[in-house]
Amino acid sequence: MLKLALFNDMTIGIVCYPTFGGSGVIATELGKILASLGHCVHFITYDRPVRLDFFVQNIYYHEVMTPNYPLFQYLPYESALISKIVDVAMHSHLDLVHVHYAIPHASAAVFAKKILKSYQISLPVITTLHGTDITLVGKEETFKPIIKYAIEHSDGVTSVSEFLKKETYTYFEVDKSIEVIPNFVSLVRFRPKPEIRNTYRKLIAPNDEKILIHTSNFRKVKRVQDVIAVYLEVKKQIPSKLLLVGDGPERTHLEKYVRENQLTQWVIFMGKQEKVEDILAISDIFLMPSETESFGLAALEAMACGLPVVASHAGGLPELIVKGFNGFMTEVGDTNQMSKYVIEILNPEKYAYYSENAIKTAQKFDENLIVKSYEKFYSQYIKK
Ligand code: GMT
Repeated sequence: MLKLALFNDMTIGIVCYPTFGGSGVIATELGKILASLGHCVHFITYDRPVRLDFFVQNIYYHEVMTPNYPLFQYLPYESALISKIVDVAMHSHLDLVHVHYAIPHASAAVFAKKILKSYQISLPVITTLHGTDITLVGKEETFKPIIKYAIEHSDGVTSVSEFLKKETYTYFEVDKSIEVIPNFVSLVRFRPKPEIRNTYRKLIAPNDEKILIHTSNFRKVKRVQDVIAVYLEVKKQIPSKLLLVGDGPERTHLEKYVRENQLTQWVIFMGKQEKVEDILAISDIFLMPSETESFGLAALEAMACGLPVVASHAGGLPELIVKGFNGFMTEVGDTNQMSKYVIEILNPEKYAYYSENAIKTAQKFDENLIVKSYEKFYSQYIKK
């Protein structure tokens, strides 16, 4: 699709994690849209980003390789990344580099900027804070000085929610303006899909059971055990199934629990999935009981597919979920109340109201709107 660019074409380096995690997804989708607007985008990461799954004009991918050597107990990834940023900036003439997730990307870019300066090359650094880089990993004393320094020495800093901005000021005491640019979603990819629903729903729910769904990287912070607890309460009253999409450290013991309690017929672990939008399209309600969540991209994607959300009142989730409108929130760990809210939403007389409101909310985070905020933000730092 041809779109009209509002800004002069830029050459942008994007440094991110290439995995299924939210920061990598946002970075990759951002790069793809910027390329479709006529900008030139260079991804710099250790593997092909998972969402960079087809050929796109104006997109280049530079793999960061960390050579091994018997002396290294740990591979010096950050050094390799710094050198790669310098190389790409010099030879591809980057107008700026945009790094996603503070560790180690922000400090690497700030270091690369210094090296480039010695060659009289200017490289503005934009850092986007995503979540656990501030709320969990970032709070490790080991990383605090380097994160604070990298934030203060980035040219521009954005965070994905007001909550995360406040956390950054509170914990790192940085003297830096931070602009909030929220997560975004493709309303073309994530939407209600009656054609998929009519065909595939019966494979999971042959007796028209309700389908509860959770997608994540199965880290402790996601509290996937609460998802199962909520489901077990709901199942006592409503014939239903639970889909668990994704993989990560918590999966093994949860899967063991499900097997040992003879629940495998109802609780289905689907692993990492490429077309999560189709699985959301056959589901009815999304659960996100996280300990903390800076924005909740997975919940936004579910809403765009028409799924109301029941979540914990944590982090930036209240900036997305409006109680009694598109879902509900409870205190972290209150699985009893969460199950009551799920039952309330699944009431056939009320479901359409919550589902339609979920879609309306997602429309405010349309990628075509939010990406313009990034373009505008970049343009302040580019001297042309
Ligand atoms: O921890 C994760 O879920 C992955 C992490 C990441 O940075 O890859 O996700 C964070 O960034 C997403 C994109 O900005 C946000 O939508 C998630 O809420 C955030 N995760 C947490 O804060 C736990």
